[in-house]
Amino acid sequence: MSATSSESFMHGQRLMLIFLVALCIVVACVLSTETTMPTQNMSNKERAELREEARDMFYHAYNAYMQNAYPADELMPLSCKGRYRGVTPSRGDMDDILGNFSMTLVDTLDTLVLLGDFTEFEHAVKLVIRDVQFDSDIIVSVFETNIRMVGGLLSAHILAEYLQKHADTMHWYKGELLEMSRELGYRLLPAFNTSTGIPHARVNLRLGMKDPMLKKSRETCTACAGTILLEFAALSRLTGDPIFEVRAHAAMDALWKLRHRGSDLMGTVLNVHSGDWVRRDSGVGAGIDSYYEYLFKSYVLLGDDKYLARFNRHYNAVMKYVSEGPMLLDVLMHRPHAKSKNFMDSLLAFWPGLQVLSGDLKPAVQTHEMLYQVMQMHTFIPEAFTVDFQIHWGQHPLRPEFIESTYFLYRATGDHHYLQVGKKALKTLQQYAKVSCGYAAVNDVRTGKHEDRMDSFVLSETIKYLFLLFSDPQDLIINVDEFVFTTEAHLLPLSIAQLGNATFSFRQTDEHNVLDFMRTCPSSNRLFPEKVRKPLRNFITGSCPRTTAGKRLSALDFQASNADHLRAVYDMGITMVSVGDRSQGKVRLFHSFYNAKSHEEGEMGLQFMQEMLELTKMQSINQLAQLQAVAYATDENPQDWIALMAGPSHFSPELTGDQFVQGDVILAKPLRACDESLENAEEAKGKVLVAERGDCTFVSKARLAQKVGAAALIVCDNVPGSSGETQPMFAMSGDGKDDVLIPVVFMYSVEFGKLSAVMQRRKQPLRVRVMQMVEFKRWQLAKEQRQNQTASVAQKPDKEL
Ligand code: DMJ
Repeated sequence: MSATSSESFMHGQRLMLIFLVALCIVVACVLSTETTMPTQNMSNKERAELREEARDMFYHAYNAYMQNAYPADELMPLSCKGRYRGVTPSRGDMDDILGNFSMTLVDTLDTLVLLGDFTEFEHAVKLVIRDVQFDSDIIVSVFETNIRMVGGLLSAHILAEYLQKHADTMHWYKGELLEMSRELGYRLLPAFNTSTGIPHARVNLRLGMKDPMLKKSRETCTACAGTILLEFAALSRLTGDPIFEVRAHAAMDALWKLRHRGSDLMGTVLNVHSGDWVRRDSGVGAGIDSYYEYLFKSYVLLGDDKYLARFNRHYNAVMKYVSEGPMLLDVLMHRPHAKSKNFMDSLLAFWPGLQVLSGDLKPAVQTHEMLYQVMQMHTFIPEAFTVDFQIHWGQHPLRPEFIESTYFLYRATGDHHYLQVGKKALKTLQQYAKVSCGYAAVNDVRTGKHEDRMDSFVLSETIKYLFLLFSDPQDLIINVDEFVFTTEAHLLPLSIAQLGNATFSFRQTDEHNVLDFMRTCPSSNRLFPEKVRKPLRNFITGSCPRTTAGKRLSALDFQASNADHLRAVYDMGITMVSVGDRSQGKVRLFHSFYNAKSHEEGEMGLQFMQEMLELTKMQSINQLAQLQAVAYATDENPQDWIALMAGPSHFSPELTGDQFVQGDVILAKPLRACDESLENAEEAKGKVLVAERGDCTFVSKARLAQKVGAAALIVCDNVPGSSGETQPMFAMSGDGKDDVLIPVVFMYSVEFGKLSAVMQRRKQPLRVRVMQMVEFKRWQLAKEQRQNQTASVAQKPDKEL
């Protein structure tokens, strides 16, 4: 079974300890040559030098733009001049990014603050206020204008006010940037007048949707429509005008309704009027990427649980169908077992960063590693590459996604490997993309040929993330942990949630009652602070405890992804050898005094190994406690029972203690039990119904079973040969509602096959008990003890009676 996170594994997959779940510990004096030393640490000096190099890169690009291109939207680094919409030869759709509104400068403002260059920031803000205007007869992309311009203006406004307060500067500033972002927001709003509420892809800055060129506008991409909420919510909350946030929530709600109900996946292109899907490919890259990002970050920024619930549903689906080990391959949303492409695009490199934020570190590390290898193979990550890492599309416009993920992985793990990766990325840019007038995109990574193009995200994201990676958070002027990075790496403060949501008086969605919207300050209950910020901050700043000299690393604290931990373990004389398939993370530990750095550390190593043993035992006990059993009496003797292992569900009541449900087994007709009702509904009453996995969610099968009056439901796997003996048991997850009142358990194919064989053998219906495995074992033990007692009583000689 491939790891499906729609099903939360009992093994507690999110803990890094899980790396050792299938741990087989052999405490022995073994000399192993199979281990490799962890990545070389980077000295503070080198890190600071790289930070300064990133700063120099910024100024090289920024000055080139300001001196040769401003007030144009972009710098053309080869011709060393500005790119203007309508003046420079058109590049077709690509030019919808440009609105003749000095995009690169606006996009770059907050990077100046992060660099601590308040003087240039102040100067740049003045230029923007003086020069930038939006009343142009130009069709622009709603998505790009929002993330680059509205986002850029908003974060610059927030930081300008921050500097007024904390750096005693810019006292002349009176919120002009906020006013500009409001004006631009209004100019984007006509795009939202569609029957679904999902915005058009393009709008005319002056004429709205009245531009005749937009008459036929119908199609947009999922990411285009679903990457609005962070900026629009901030806009509403900062200006007090709810319209932006209302429209953005409505677009998100409408998109959510378009998910495929079976797979929970989204396509990439849709019709904004009919809501029909135009492209049903579903991955995490081009066309969909930041929709997922904004679901998660909307929850973080706004504290609205519904976005987390939606993100989780999609995330589970992605991990189930799209994720293939470290690779992420598009599938069809309605036929998710069919791969629709044999290549990946470079935009998906943002995904590990998002996984880090959402707490799923291990697959993040894996995908990042895969991407790093692609990068090393081709110098840069090409726009698209095949599953065997050959180039599908060789362009590389100096995108930030891979560096962004590197940054988040470093913050989360403290592993210097990510500093080394960042160094490689930085040096590569210096060697292959730097030209005398900025940084030039690479037209084809095979030839290294340049393109006359430097996108605004080079300054707003690529170099910003490099600078952040090599900076010590304490040295930054602002505490970045108190901000959410938008998809364009603009900073929106978490405190925005305190400004409240003025949109609650508007039309409610079908899923949420009015209370969900009454999150005005200081309703701490639903707001971000304690619920979300604390754990988030923890993992960014300190979830990877460093081993301090003299303090022994305990097995409980050990994280296999932490380079310091690996080093400490190594010093204690412990070597780790992967066993079997590396992707399963099975590791064998060997301890040897001979390998320890000192005798004292050797002793520590021994204690560490003992703790590991204890933990492994505890883990098996926990697993056993959750394991369910489907038990039946044997053919030979009705007193002898056999139990087959089953997994529980998150949405049905737990059978505890001596509780069990008993009934005759009956197969659902149709077997998948995804229809409105069952053909054999009458017969199923009071029985233990069996439904096959697939076509609809576990919980919908459970609801149907409950509706027809079944006593319990067994969901049997649809993957031939799967077995609880060879793969981890999991708990089926639901949709957050707790309306299922009958027990529901899951059986892998091999275990169910045994049950099915008995059913076929019997003339009578097979009666089973659904119960906890541990209770079944206790029951059997008690029975055996009773039998032994009776036997020994029977054997005792009369005189002793
Ligand atoms: C940026 O504009 C944003 O990160 C967006 O979400 C995706 N594409 C570019 C960078 O590649």
